Amino acid sequence: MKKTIEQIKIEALKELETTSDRESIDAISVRYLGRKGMVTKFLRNISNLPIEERPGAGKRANEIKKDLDKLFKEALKKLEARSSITTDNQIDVSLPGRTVRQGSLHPITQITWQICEIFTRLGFDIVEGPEVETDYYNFEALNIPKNHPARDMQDTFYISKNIVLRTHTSPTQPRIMEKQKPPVRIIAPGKVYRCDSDLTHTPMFHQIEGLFVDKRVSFGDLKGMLTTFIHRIFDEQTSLRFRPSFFPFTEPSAEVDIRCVMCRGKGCRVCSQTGWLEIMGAGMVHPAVFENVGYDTNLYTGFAFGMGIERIAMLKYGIDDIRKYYENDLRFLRQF
Ligand code: 2NM
Repeated sequence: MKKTIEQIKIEALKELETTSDRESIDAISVRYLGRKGMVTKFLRNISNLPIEERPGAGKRANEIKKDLDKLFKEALKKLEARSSITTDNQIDVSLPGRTVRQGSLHPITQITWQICEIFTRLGFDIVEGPEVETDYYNFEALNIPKNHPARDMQDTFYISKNIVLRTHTSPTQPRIMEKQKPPVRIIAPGKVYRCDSDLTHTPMFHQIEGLFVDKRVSFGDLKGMLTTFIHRIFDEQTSLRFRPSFFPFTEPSAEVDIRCVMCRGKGCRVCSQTGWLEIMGAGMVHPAVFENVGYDTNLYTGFAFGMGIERIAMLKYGIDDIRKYYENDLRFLRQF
């Protein structure tokens, strides 16, 4: 059966819809409007139609020929407009945009800022000291004698005989005390370095140490201050206990534990079934430290404390491997 001119038009439009390049549009144009094209053939064969149908069919076929020609030319024009955008400017404005991902603060930075905020509201100033420190400030000024185990080559990174990477943030404290008379209320956050590496230790980690010196500062003041701090960084239900301990720079000294934040004291893997977590060290500043900085030990007393920031962050966020903080895996970091 011979195709009607209307059928030919529908097929041509369908084919045009599927094209996306100049070559296929040209090919369709030839197939329908070319010398041997379907519309051309139809016009040529009009003389075979019954005489009464010839004028109508001829008129319609010419209309369709004009319409198709116009549509093919428009399709080519559209294609050219798009390709000139991409080749001239090297930017395809028709592509969806690339989203820029926003960065965020490292979890250790976030916790450091939270701790600093709590202590500044309690009247402490934030101070910083050098990470490359002298043997004097890192050890001597803090009443850590020459043969003390903390000085062991295995723990301390030595730069030279008398220069070390600080093993704690404590050296910042005598540096400030040398320059400033009591009252002193300071916290010193920052990086510290120890030659140690496993599930719970990295060679570089972060500490915050606090110092409060004035007339009549007592161990009770220390307990009150740390209780307030723990209630604010964890919650009001977290209780504390102080165990006798030893540090060369404090006397008396204490290890501060908190009720396990995971099991609330029932005993679990995180607290090794004890119900308690070691969280920081603290004590009353040793008179020898005050003498080293020229403070009158008859007039002034003070308390000091220190904690590892990674440990606080691990407990707050439920992280079991300290090394995750320093692998820079964005799947880990994006959670905070
Ligand atoms: C701790 C535990 C106990 C401490 C002492 C001092 C200074 F300089 F005042 F003597 N700064 N930090 C201290 C005391 C640090 O960290 C576990």
